[in-house]
Amino acid sequence: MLKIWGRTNSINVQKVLWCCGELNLKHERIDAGLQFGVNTTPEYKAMNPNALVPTINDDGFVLWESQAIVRYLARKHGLGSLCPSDPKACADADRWMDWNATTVWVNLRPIFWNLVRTPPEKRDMALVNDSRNKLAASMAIFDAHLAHRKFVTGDAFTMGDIPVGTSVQRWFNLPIERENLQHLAAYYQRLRARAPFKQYVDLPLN
Ligand SMILES: N[C@@H](CCC(=O)N[C@@H](CS)C(=O)NCC(=O)O)C(=O)O
Repeated sequence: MLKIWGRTNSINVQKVLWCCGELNLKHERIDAGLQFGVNTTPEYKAMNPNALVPTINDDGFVLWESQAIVRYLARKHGLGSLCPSDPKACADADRWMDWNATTVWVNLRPIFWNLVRTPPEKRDMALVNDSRNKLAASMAIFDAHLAHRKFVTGDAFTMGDIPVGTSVQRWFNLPIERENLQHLAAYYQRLRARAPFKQYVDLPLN
């Protein structure tokens, strides 16, 4: 059976669990990271030298990097649905996955770490405010993209929605100022109608 190492409150682990839920994939999850340890053991580092979660083992095939894992599982079990078979639609999904990792996450991460994982007296609020403004600019771009489509690549949910969907959940749940982005709000509600998103992603932040 597919094995997944990673704690359930990690945004990167959540991408993989959500993907498994969309594909109805049975899996065994092993707690790892932060208070659970495991990820710094020599055995774990032999699988993933970065000592980060998630890592999977699929019948002996070991893979790390959450978005590579989502792409792998979607291509293996959801070709033509979660992973679009049309090269252009697939590239469109890839584009928004990469955009989330390279543009959204760099600003979301400092906000999350300061406001959720750092005691108030140690927070870098100047960094939080600057990152929030940059994140808001990205969310406005995505809001405009959603004006004419239900999901990232069109009317169908694809793997392209998974990484950015986890970021949208943080945008709506972090204690920050939020501009009124109506298409983004409607998108969040569409994601909330999906059982695996509710189960694995739309949880209190901790
Ligand atoms: N680019 C990697 C980043 C993985 C990553 O940063 N994982 C974090 C959790 S979100 C981690 O393992 N932190 C150390 C820990 O939990 O102990 C991916 O997308 O898989």
